[in-house]
Amino acid sequence: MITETKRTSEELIAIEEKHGAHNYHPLPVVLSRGEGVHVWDVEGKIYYDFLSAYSAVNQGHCHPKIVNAMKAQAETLTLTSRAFYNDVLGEYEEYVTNFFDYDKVLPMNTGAEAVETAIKLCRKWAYEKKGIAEDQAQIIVCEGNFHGRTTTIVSFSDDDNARKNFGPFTAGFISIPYNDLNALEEALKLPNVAGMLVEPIQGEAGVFTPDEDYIERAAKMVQAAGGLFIADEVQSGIARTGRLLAVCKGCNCDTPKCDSKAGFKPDILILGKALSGGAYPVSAVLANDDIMMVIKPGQHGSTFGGNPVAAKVAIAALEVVREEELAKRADKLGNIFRAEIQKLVDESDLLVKVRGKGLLNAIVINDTEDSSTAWDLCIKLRDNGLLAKPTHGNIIRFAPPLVMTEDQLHECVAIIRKTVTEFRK
Ligand code: IF1
Repeated sequence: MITETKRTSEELIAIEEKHGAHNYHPLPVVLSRGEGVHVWDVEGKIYYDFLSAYSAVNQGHCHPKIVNAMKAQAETLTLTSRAFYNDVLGEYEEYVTNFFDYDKVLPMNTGAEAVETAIKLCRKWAYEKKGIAEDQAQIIVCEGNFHGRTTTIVSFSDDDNARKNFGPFTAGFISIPYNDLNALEEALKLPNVAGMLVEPIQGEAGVFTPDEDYIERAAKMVQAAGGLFIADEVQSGIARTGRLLAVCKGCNCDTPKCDSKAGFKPDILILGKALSGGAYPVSAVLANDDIMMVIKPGQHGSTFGGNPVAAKVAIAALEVVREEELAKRADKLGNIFRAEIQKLVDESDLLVKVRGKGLLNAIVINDTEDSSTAWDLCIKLRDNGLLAKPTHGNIIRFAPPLVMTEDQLHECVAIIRKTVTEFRK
């Protein structure tokens, strides 16, 4: 007989410590339920979620439309593999390519897999369409990047913690400073450049937001040099930054064919995280035919990629983005958030600055990168009912679900204000 004993937070942390690999250092809070902008711990305490599972839960926790789509498909057909057709994948492929205005999509599961897919696609295109000699293709990447955890991806990371003792590494990457068009110009003069892979905003680097025109100008330079511009919007995409994609300029409508994007579009677009609203691992690589069609049957794939549950979940998650005008909300709430937090920065010696776009923001704390101040502040925020995670010792990322109301945002600002004001190092 199985008897159900309810474990406390402390007990649950202890069994993870004992039986799980120690590849994470979570904030000590054990969550058991989520709804919208809120999560609850096992003791029943309620919190505002200011991480949104690293921007996967943009649509809010357990969005009923997404959960219902998942339930219905889970009861009908979950997985066929790509050895056979199923009656949902085509519907999703049509929907997502129309939504983002590309000819084709290649469905994968995690962000890292989609980045790997984009790299393979770019290389293959370079050999077959651009005539670069085999094994010679170079892809430009930026210092401070975060694109995932595979061996190839950590090969071009400059985070020692992510790389050290995981070699030998994959060759074929040129790393240049982020937000530096002169460095890009020099790199584009090197032989065999196939393209550039970049995050429109660097998340792990502490929500590092480049100059307003950097991404567009970089894209145009890469394209003018005959390479592919690859945007990793795994974190910044799907309305998070107040635009459907962070590469969109101008308005914050949810229409992919909107004129404000005219003149510049990534050749390869990488999506993940909020493509499923956090309900399921769903990632995607989008490109037009001249690029995507270089991959032929048997050359790339995945058992779970494009499975019927993922397909239905992603359609629902994107419908929520459009129906609830999440880009507009993120834009409006983000402006309020930064204005309110800026007041706090002006008043407090503890904070140096607030930066970000839409609802992807961070505060920089007046301390060193190796200090524990950001962590200590996050513990106090937790005690006051708001969950956020440090990135580096002196930066805290603030990224709530985009379904937040203005009243809730003001309540959250009050919690942050109280916590910062009372904080003693
Ligand atoms: C972890 C950060 C966020 C990403 C971009 C690809 C991926 C990610 C731009 C890979 C993943 C995550 C994963 C998470 C920490 C995290 C993160 F702090 F590292 F920077 F979100 F802010 N491209 N980002 O941000 O996607 O394979 O994980 O699905 O625990 O490693 P994935």
